[in-house]
Amino acid sequence: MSKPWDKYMDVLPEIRQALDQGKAVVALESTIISHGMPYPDNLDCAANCERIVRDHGAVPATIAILKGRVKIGLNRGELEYLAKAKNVVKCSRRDLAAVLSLGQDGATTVAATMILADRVGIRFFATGGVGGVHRGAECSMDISADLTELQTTDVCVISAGVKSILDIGRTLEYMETLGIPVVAFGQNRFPAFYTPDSGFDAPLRVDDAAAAARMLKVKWDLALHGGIIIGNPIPPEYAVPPEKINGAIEEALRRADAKKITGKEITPFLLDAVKELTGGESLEANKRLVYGNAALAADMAAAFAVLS
Ligand code: PSU
Ligand code: MN
Repeated sequence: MSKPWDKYMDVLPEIRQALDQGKAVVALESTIISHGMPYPDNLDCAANCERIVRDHGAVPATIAILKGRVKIGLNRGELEYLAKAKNVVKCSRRDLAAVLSLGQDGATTVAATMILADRVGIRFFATGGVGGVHRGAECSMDISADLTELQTTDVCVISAGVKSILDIGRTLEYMETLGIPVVAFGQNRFPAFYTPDSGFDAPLRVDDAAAAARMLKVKWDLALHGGIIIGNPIPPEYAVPPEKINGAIEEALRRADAKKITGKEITPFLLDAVKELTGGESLEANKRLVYGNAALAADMAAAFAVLS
């Protein structure tokens, strides 16, 4: 049965086939490629993620918008184009219809990637960090649309937690309000991206992929729509020392404040400033944690495929 959105989408045949056969598929986002890392690290990271997903028995589906077409899966040339392109629109829920109707290139955030994954039936999605409640949000009202998407769209997001460029405590509170299960993997603490410990306990914990898959099965069988956020800690050997990363984040926030950066520009600005302030260290950590998330997402998708 064709759906109204099919006409806007190009799904790679391998992905279409895997979905039709109920096999494990893992979505990967594209804002991390265009706005999260510099070239050529972004290309390297994206290609490695796809390989790792395959090594763990799932089919990777990197999602982006190219010339007004939704791409569910990118070939090598398209991935390279996206990694080098300059005028790619950072595309969240509110931007999708505009970018598609105007025929533009768009890199999808966690929120937009969830939406497009959901439309084709992909239920697992690996990324680096999820957006959240920004520091000072009690005045700016800057809360990422990633959170409201997790409230309603049936996709499990595997991340390394949220960066402390955000207000992690308020992000956790807001996810409780929205009814989003927040699950730490293999530990009690919710991770903070570059470091395994945010200082906050996660409300829930699982210790293996099968347990996460069972939780999602129950949630969705009960028509409790929305996602789950899995916080998968960065492997300790790749973590950035907290003093180092926290100093960089404080300085990045001061720079953003001085330059009056707001809205959709703030997250990419902070990521770029932190990268500069830590030298290569934060970038290497960033890649390593994404690889861990790609592997775990594939394991979860495979465990879920067995249940359904
Ligand atoms: N956090 C990170 N790295 C990222 C992002 C967030 O540590 O690359 C990206 C993701 O694509 C996320 C988006 O969905 O930024 C959130 O942007 P905003 O805060 O404007 O909603
Ligand atoms: Mn925002």
